[in-house]
Amino acid sequence: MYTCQQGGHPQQPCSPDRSGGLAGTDDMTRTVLSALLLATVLGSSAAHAASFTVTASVGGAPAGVTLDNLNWLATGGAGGTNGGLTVSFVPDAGVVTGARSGRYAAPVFSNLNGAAFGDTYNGANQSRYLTSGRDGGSTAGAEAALTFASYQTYLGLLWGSVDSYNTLSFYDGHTLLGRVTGSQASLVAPNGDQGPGGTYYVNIVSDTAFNKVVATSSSYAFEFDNIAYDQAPAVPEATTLVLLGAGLLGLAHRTRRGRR
Ligand SMILES: [Ca+2]
Ligand SMILES: [Ca+2]
Repeated sequence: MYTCQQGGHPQQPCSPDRSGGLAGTDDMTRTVLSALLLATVLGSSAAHAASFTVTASVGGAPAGVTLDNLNWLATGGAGGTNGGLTVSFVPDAGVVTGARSGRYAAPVFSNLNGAAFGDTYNGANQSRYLTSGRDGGSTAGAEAALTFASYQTYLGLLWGSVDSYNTLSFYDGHTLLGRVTGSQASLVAPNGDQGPGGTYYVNIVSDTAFNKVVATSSSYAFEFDNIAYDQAPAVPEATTLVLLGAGLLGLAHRTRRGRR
């Protein structure tokens, strides 16, 4: 078994599966490691840069958030909507099961971290999951897009065989807020490990509300399942702050006048 992402970089030799070497890494160790990884990531290339807090562990989604195992989607690239979430694809991204050599491999459950989503087993994901294939490194090409009916500030996902070239882009409408890459989502240098050591449950909290997240990958592949999301906390809108500021100025003005 090999862990290389074939097809995208044929010049790169395949490397032996490292999952065997990580098989002895117990969940406790990885949980401790996860506690050490608390990365605040500044969004880049964005007009309104968002700041993301990314945690990755075997773990799972926190309580009280919306969970979606994505099994309601038909396999293939048609996408669909369940009201709160619309999933759409640009080929060659889509809904798949199992593994296809050189293209995608199922995320792997550990420590029953899929139980809350109905996946009550450890090992390779047997349900439908999403893959975003090769986008050629350009804005055209494979995309798996999650569009939410309302704004969110939290996203969780079971991120399988994390690769450094996997990218999540967060948007407010068409405005890019920032990105989180596989390098920021893994406890170790991401190497596309298709064993239990390469899949993480990644929790991302943004300081800026988003309503669209797009998964891209410059090579095969970005595989994920069991997303979780939560709406924006009640924070004042910018216009509200302006009005509040104006109100305080007016109050200060009246106070000064009252003293005269
Ligand atoms: Ca699923
Ligand atoms: Ca992968």
